[in-house]
Amino acid sequence: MGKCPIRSPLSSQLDSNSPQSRLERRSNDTSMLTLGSIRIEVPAVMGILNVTPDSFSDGGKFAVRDAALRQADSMAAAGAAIIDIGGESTRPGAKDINEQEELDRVLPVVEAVAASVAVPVSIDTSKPVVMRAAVASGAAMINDIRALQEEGALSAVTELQIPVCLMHMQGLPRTMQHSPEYSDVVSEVRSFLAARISACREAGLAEELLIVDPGFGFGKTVQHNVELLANLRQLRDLGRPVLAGLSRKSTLGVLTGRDVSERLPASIAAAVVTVMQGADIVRVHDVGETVDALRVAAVVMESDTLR
Ligand code: 9MG
Repeated sequence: MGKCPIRSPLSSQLDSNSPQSRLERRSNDTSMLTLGSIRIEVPAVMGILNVTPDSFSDGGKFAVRDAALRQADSMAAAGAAIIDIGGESTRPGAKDINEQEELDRVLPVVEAVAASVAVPVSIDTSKPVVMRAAVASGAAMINDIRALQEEGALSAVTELQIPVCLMHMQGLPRTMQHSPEYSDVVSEVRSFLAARISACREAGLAEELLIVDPGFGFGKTVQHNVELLANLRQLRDLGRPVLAGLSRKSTLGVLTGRDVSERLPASIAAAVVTVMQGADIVRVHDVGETVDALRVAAVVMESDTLR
């Protein structure tokens, strides 16, 4: 299965007793994460593949499918461990789309990517109908920004028994940034995720299949996002892998004064910080650049072997 090659690429050039070689041997034991049929090295990179009308120029459904497939191929070649395919825009203010529209957008792409790219496909959806159809078309995981709270979603995933990412969001995409409020954002996000883990367990969904995500930017101010980032490690004691996504988000725009098209350096820095704060998986647009940055971070995180 797909994996993110975070290990140092230097091993073949090193003398076998050098500190770097010892580091490399230690790195060969890099933690593996097993989530049902998905087995990946962590930290891992999840590549974002949006199939929304603004993501590919609309040359018809086959042209969109082929362009999406090329993007998936290049993300896999760049080291993505998972490819996350979504047809619903989740940007602040985004309108809901109906089931049929979402199915029409994502299914041809899920089918094509799952059939020809050797990296597991995740379906980014909250709709049980889309979850079932995407899994029947080859998706190996579900990414749900609504944490299986839509009617029928929890029972669908309990039947499917496949890995699922449970994300925290305050409000809904259309209104979530109007006036987010918390008395303690870290403990409220943590309690919400703990409650969703319990709900999944009670429904009969295997706990080993769950991933948790604080939902950066989903009903949170810049200050809330910074507080969550600074305390991300607290989510680790939920006992499940942590996924985090800050790539190109508006918080990075506020922190740097950069437009979305200029947020690559800030996105890479955010990915490195989230991993150093305990994230196992980072959800990003720019896979190759993030994989390189995480290679450097992985070496630093293993540096006790050099002493
Ligand atoms: C769909 N989507 C957009 N941002 C996201 C994030 O931060 N996490 C997850 N799991 N999904 C996201």
